[in-house]
Amino acid sequence: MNDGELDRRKAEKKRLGEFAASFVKEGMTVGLGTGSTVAYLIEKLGKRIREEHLSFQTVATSEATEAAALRCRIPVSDLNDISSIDLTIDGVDEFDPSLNGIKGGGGALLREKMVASLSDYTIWIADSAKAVNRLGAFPLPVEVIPFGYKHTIRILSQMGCAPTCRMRDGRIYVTDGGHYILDCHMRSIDDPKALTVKLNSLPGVVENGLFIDMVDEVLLAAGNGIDVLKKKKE
Ligand code: A5P
Repeated sequence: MNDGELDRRKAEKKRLGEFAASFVKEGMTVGLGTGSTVAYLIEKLGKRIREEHLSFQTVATSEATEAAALRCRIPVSDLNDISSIDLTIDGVDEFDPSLNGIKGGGGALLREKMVASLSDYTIWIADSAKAVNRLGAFPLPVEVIPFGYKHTIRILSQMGCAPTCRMRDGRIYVTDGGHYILDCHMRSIDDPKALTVKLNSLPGVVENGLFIDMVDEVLLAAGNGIDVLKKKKE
């Protein structure tokens, strides 16, 4: 990606994050996603608390998001202490025309999926690079327990998933839950619904980054505006 493209993507993320902050209303419980687009949402929500005295509570989908929210003086509750989530706003790595997606590029897929599944309404904020016709160009993150992970790698390889263990600074990357992430380089996923069931049935797999029928609305940056894509009810 050249500098111009980087600047454009950054501007899109900022526009999306700030726009999405307007969806938060007084008294709501809000699930805060993870990633660079959500970072702008968090900043804007902090501003709304300071300037409008807006009051709401949140749950965070990662330690990083919790820290960022607290820095902006946004209250963060333990998921165990809240009974329902009105709205979750999160980023996404790729989504297809059915609004199914891949998440977990930032390593937070497990908490992100739990929070989304508990939410009354979920919105993804997506820069223009995230819309695809078919999922899979973005490597699918699969979260696994460290115990015997080399065997899990072997089994995923035999399934044709082409996994690589995610590294950071020369060490194996460890998630907030103490797990490893195997990024599966499949290039194209024929049947995401079948694959998510298959992956989650493997012993040692904790969760995978396919989010099927989990979002209600996608805010997609398009030109200088934002397209609102709503999930079709079946
Ligand atoms: C975090 O684990 C991911 O699911 C993020 O939501 C996703 O990677 C999008 O991140 P950006 O907003 O940084 O592109």
